[in-house]
Amino acid sequence: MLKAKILFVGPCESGKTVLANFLTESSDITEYNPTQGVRILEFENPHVTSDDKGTACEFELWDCGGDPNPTGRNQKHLTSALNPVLPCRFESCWPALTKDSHGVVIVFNADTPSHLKEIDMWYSCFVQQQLLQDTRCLLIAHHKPGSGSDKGNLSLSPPLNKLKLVHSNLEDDPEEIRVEFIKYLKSIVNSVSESRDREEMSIIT
Ligand SMILES: Nc1nc2c(ncn2[C@@H]2O[C@H](COP(=O)(O)OP(=O)(O)OP(=O)(O)O)[C@@H](O)[C@H]2O)c(=O)[nH]1
Ligand SMILES: [Mg+2]
Repeated sequence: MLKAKILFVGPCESGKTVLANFLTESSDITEYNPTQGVRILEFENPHVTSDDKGTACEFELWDCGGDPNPTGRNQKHLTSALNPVLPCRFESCWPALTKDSHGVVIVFNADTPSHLKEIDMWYSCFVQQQLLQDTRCLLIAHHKPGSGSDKGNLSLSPPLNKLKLVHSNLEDDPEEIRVEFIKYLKSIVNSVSESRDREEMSIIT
C-alpha cells in the first residue's frame, strides 16, 4: 500500500489546524489553540487510490505549529529567518518534520501583508532546501470569516508565483478546497508511484 506524508506549514493562526481538521473530517472549528510542535492526522480518502484496482492510500497529514519559537524569547531570530541570506538555524526539530515528506502545503491569509513575506521563508526551508519539486508544493490562501473572499492578484515573489495556488473559504464555498485538495493528493500519489517505479527499474537494470 502506498503511504504519503504531507506537511501543513505556514504562519501562526493562518488556519492550518482548521483546514487540516476539515479536510480529514477530524473535528469542527473551535477557539484558537496554537499547535505546539506538530499533530499527525492519519487518513484515507475514498477518491484517491494508489492503482486502478482501487487499493487505498494511507496519508499522514503533519499539522505543524506556525510559531518557530513558542516561548517568544528570541523574536529576532524570526526576523533573521525572513532574511533569505541567512539559513534557518533556529528550528531544531524541522529536519525531523521534513524527513521523508512527500508534499508540503503552505497555508496563509492573503489579506495579511506579513504573511506574504513570511511564506517566502516557509517555501525556502520546507521546499527549496529539501530539494522538493515545486509540483509537490501547494499554496492555500485561506479566507477566514469576515476577511472577504477577494481572489484578486496576489503579489507573490517569483519562486512562489510558479506554484499552484488555491483559495479556501469554508463559509462561502467549502467544496472548492475539498476538490482542490483531492486533486493535490492525486498528484502526490502519481508522483510518488512514478519515483518508486523509476527506483525499481534502476535496481533491475
Ligand atoms: N469560523 C472559522 N474560524 C476560523 C477559520 N479559519 C481559522 N479560524 C479561526 O482562527 C483560529 C486559528 O486557526 P488555526 O487553524 O488554529 O491556526 P493555525 O495556522 O493552526 O495556527 P498555529 O497552530 O498557531 O500555527 C481558529 O481557532 C479559528 O477560531 C474558518 O475558516 N472559519
Ligand atoms: Mg495549528
